Amino acid sequence: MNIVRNVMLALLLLCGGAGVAQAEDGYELWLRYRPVEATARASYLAAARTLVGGTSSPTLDAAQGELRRGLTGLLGRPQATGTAVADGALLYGTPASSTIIAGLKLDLTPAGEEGYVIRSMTVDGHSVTVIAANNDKGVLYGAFAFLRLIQTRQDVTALAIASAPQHKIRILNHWDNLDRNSERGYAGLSLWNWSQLPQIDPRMIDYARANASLGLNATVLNNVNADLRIYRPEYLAKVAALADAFRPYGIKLYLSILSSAPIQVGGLKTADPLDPQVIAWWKSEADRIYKAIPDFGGFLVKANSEGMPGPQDYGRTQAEGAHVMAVAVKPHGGIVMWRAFVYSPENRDDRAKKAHAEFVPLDGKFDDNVLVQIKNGPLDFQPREPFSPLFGALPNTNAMMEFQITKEYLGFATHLAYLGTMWEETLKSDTQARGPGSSVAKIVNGQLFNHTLTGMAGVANTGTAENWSGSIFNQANWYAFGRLAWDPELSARDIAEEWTRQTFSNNATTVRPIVAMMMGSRQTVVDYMMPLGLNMIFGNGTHYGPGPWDEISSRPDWRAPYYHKADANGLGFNRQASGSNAVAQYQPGVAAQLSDRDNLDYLLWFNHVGWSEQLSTGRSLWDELVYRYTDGVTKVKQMRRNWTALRGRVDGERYNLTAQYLAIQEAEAQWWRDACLAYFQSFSKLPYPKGYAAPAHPLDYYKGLDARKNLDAKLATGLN
Ligand code: GCW
Repeated sequence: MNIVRNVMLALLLLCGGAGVAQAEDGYELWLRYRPVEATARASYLAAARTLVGGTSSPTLDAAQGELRRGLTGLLGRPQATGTAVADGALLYGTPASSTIIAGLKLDLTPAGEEGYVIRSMTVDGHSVTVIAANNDKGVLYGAFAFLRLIQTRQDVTALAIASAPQHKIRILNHWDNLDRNSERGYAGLSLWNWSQLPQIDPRMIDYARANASLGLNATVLNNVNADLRIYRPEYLAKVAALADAFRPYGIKLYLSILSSAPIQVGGLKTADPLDPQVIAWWKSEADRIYKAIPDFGGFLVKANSEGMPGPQDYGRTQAEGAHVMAVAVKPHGGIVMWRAFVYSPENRDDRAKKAHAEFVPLDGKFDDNVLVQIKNGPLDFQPREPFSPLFGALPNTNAMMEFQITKEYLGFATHLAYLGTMWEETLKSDTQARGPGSSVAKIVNGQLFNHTLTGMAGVANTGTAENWSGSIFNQANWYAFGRLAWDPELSARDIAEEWTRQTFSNNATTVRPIVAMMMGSRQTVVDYMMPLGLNMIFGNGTHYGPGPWDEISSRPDWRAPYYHKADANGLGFNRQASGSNAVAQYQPGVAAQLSDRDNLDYLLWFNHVGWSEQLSTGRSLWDELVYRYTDGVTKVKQMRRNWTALRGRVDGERYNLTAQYLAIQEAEAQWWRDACLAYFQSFSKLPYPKGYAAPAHPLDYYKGLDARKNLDAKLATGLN
């Protein structure tokens, strides 16, 4: 497929093809090396006439391969390779792999272990460009970064770039099952074709390229609700084949495992982490896995959470549960990522308090090769959550971030929601753990508490869909996650622009409206789904449509009314001292900010507010709800208009798919608005403010619609 496309592109280039949008299915993601406009080509050609490497290795070959592929597409002629320094040479390598690079005596300290430097230099009187690093992976990342400069039409004549990743582990979590269903996946089947493996589908290489282009260096293949058959020898051989395929791209492979593996895999009678037999079993199991995959990364564990087994089944702590695995993988250089996503159905206290209450007493008790993996918010990937109070509360524990790239709670694949803004909001949040300026980003990158083992995980949105992510704009979330895992200080806007330029065009009249659409999209989803801090008001356990009434949730004790607390007086969850006092889990200064009734983003998350209470906007709570829900729908209409105006400037295939999805999003935003307002009005009993339409149907209509939509959705895509 790609070869045909490249020939087409070459033909296109010969006829100066700028502006003719060829049909695209999105398979190439942001690695679309489309021809640079003739006007700009000369300066790029001058910087990359010949590729001059050194000794080869699988990773350096991958770097050279990508440079060739990229520069051929972008500059329209096959890249020559050479050995000599000449004008326009693009030198790449490490001091160990290239004598020329060694001879330059560059200061590679800023590149660190995995980073790179890119410099425009004069060597022996020749103007050259250098991509150098301390190890091969850094060169690969540098190669992608150099191509990105050209893809986004940056000036490459005076480069002085040094970039190093801010997190050690930059990892995708695939919630993929062995039956190729992905839990909360909306992009077709799981990428891992277990019946084809250990044969490697070329798509696996493109998966590795996409991740390497973002600097992602790790992946967990299987669901945290783990099916332990994956530890059978026949499966491990398939896993090892994937590890071999990903290794040249600097991607280490990890697996989810359960605390009960000593029983289910080892056949023991107990999985008590302090039992000597169990301790021995974990050691031998680790040895067995590392025999099959020498550079296996380690385990990801969900324990005593949503029914998963765990150490508490034996009266042991989460730290003791992690310890037995940590000790087993440590001699092999492995780590354990232990999830803090815990809440217990039987405990009726505030679910948002649970993780902090359980893990803070264990601070300092986890091994130094354990990372406690924490979801961005205290509940569960809602359209807006305050940062988790665990960030800043574990100074003596390695803590890593868990974001959700797949949009379980933001419209699955159909609704357009760019999550870069959400993640930026979380990372920039100030925990005040060590006074003002103690941002979540500084905790996760290890700076605040001097941690060296650091990480950022993203629950993947990938599948066998041609466009990988279920929609074109979902690709931007994979992209943004990768960029922020490399550098949490990057801005969501810059990332959105970068992605748009690589994915669509560098034409300002295309870039501007697309970036504007993306930057407003997540807030728009918040407004038509759960404004003002509302959360978890989905219906029927699908996490897709509105269900503030929610009679038949998949977890009956966690129905929507539990979260929004609507009653005749008002709405919202009182998390103040007079309520669950969850706010006290934050530093006092932060608690005050979050509790402030003028902080409308979290008003109903932390407070129960009267329907007629006047807000800082001058509207009552009820009027504000009507205004927000309606405004959310209006903003989706505007997104559609923006997109329609781009017809002809984006290829038909991707244009049409997005246009279809935006039409669904508009209809469903209206559904959300009408269903939620009809329901909340059954409590407020207040009239709709002047100029705002009451929902077209009575409440029961939306209750019925919810079940019908859910059924259709289930039938259509076989969703979980
Ligand atoms: O978000 C919830 C999902 C579950 C998921 C769980 C978790 C993998 O609804 O599908 O299970 O969180 O994070 O473990």
